Amino acid sequence: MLTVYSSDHELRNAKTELYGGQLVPPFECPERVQYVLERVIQVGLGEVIPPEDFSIDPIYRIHDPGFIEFLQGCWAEWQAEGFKGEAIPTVVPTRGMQQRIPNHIDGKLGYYAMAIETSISEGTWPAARASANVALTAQSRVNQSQDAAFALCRPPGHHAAGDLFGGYCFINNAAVSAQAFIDQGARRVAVLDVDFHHGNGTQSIFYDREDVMFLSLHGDPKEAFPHFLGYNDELGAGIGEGFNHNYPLGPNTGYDVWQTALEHACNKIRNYAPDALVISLGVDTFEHDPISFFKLTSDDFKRYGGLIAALNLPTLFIMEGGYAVEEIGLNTVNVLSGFENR
Ligand code: OKP
Ligand code: ZN
Repeated sequence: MLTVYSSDHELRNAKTELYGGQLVPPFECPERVQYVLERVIQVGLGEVIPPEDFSIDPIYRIHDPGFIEFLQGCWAEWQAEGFKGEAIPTVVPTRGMQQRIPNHIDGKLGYYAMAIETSISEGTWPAARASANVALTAQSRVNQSQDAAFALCRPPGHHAAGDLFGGYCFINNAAVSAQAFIDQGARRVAVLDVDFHHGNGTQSIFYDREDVMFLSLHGDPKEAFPHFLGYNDELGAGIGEGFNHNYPLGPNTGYDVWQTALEHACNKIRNYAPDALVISLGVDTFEHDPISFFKLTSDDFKRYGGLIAALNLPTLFIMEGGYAVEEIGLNTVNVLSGFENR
């Protein structure tokens, strides 16, 4: 399988994440993808290529121009205020408040945030832009070959909505790629999100559409981030009704229960008969993940790769989460080699 990778992910190297009331080194760190890349090479998964440069247009197909302008300018505006730390929102436009975009960077940060653990640091924008180019390059290969490819994206994307960042995400790489398939002639695309966390951004982007089905297996939002979306009664809206499927699962969910949910999701995808499949591939379902509560073993990743392959669709894998840093490579590549039946 082809892998697309850019070293520009290193530009996203924030020093701080707000966690448990402290500013800690981010879980979403550059080492994550080094381990994945090493494993890709070690097992001989296939060719590794750098991304092509795409214009901003495919990103604007999903994201609001004001939001993109904010991401581009945030670090400079924050610096201009003379603040000492990294850019973190402090006030958010919650119940009963105005949804107007303020001028001050403090206000803009809150307006465009869906969660406030994620600092915006120097280099965040170019890294996010490179991550989207990685996804789009892999997408174009899948579109041309009708085969599978792996976009080794970092930073991840599935929590980013049209005009929201957070949960370590800035540009929604899976959504940008799904839209690219549609724009290149696909009639229907399915996005299957197997990251531990609900893909709230992807869901909200496609919630009122019938041409992109979104399915997600994740920690029950009553117990897990992002807490405010991902319930099983969220089925889509308008003509999109019936094209959104959530599988919230409780603490300590092991592979048997998880696989049953995956099989349900795969049946929905079969009936939908999409032209392409996008997998939001997070491996934070792993038993030793430091911020998640499922109990998948390294072998389980290989098994479910085979179930995804059985759908027999052109498949684009997009890297999302996974924070048990040293095992991320093994677990991610197990999915991909399970898919290739090796
Ligand atoms: C990003 B991705 C847990 C706090 C969770 C944010 C998690 C973002 C996950 N106590 N903080 O979906 O892997
Ligand atoms: Zn996750």
